[in-house]
Amino acid sequence: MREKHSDASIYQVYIKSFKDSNGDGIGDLNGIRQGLGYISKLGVSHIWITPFLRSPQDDNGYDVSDYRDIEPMFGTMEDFEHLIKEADELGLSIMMDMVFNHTSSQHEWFKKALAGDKKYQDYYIFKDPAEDGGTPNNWESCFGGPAWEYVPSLGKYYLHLYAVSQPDLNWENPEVRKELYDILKFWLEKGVKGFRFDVINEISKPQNFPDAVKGEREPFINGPRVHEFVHEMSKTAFTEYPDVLTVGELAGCDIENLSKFTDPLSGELDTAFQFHHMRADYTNDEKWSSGVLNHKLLKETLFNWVDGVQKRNGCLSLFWSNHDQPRALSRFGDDVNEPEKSAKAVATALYWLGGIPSVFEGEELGMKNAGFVSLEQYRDVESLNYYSILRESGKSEEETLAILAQRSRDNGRTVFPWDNSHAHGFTAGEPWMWSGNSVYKSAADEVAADDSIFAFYRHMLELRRKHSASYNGRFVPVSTGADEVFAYTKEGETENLIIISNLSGNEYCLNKVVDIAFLDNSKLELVQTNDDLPKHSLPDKLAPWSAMVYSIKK
Ligand code: TEU
Ligand code: CA
Repeated sequence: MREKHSDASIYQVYIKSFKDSNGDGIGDLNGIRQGLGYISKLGVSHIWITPFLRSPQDDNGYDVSDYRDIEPMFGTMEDFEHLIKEADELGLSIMMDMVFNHTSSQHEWFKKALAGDKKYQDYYIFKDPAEDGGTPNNWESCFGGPAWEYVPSLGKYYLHLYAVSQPDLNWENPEVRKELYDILKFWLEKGVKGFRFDVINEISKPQNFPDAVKGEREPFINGPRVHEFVHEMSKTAFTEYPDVLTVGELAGCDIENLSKFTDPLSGELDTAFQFHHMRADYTNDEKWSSGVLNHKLLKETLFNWVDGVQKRNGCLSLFWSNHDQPRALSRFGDDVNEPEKSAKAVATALYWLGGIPSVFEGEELGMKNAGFVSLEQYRDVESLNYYSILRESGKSEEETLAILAQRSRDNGRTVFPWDNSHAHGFTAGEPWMWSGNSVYKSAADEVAADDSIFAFYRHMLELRRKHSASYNGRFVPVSTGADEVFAYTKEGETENLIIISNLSGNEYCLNKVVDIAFLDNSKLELVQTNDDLPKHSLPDKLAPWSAMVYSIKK
């Protein structure tokens, strides 16, 4: 059984959109300080704040130009020190988002590299053109187009797996690694208690830089030295800080590698995100086209991951949404007819699976997709790039905007609704991005009501901590006759939990749709529901969007 952080839970703050304290329309560190009381009510243990270090903001802070300085639009070092202290007083640990796969092209290191300094050229990945003068290989940027940019003054290309202004660092260079570990120590000394590592499984590139093969995983995913590097980072930076919580963002990872990254015996990371369940509404595995949710795929993917990681002694971090994803309620629930009940059902289906839950700001308020209808409303570099790519590929304006409305990362980045005043109480000025249709209810309304989505999340997090089977029990899927019905048990030491959640507007006869013949009905006790259900027995009917957790004492 895993002890460290086993009952931890994370609240993700997208700093730009959470709370603006000075009226410039951009969320900031002092805004987060004002929101600490609210976050503390929810009952999480850690707050992951998206990047607030010095950055030209081409990718909203995921392009860092100085890892030891605060971006002025977000505040000062003093503000951050106050934030750590005030969070600590509330029992909340601050986690930083560390972007170590790449820097901003405005970083001192990259500027020196471009100016011809050989030492700093070796901090990045510069390559000669191919024989025909083209790119060194066929790798593509995650934001569209080739992953290589030509620098005429050097006669070389540099690698950028993300935007052109996000050059990849060369982790093969021990000096680069030392710089990065020193940066971690700098922030640890300030009292930071956790880190989320951006695309950390992409840091090791095969040194022969082979072409990517269509249909196969890209060569830079889980590259040859990735486990060695992450282990070294963890040993170097965290040995003296054993309480730190580390979360890896593992893009395109597989079960074996995620388990290895998070097996305590590997000494690499505490937990990690995988993204495969985020593809269950893609068409032909393609993000930039319209699609409908495939419940069968969603459930199989999630259950396979939980089961596979558990068998390999890894630790999965569970999430339905983050700043790169559309809103969970719009995607997995019914934001039109049953926002309240479906938001709770969606939460129940996931967060009892085990691992470490990560709740994205606004998810606990039933926030929805933005419903933007014109290009001017978008801000995200990926969305803007793909607008051009889709239009150039021949798609109509209407079709392109419909795809963006479903897929854009800006859906998750609209401003947080604090109350019902100007700009939802987010700012006294003009918000950097308007909220469109994203608001369901404000935080003030949700906190005041006993049966709100917020109250349900708070209660759920508390119950999870009380019922340890939720995080360290054994996950066993329960078979169902409908793909939309999620059912599983968690087998603990003193009790088993059974979780059933209907992710649809259909009504079912419970014992016909869920295989519950194995249950000892005499010992059932209701733990949590979004419905009106008997306390000591399962209901006969599984109503639309009904969700329940029952305990069976051993
Ligand atoms: O995301 C990396 C990543 O692989 C994705 O989630 C990516 O944003 C998505 O697939 C695009 O469709 C991380 C950050 O979370 C993201 O915000 C950054 O833009 C990206 O790294 C680059 O730092
Ligand atoms: Ca501000």
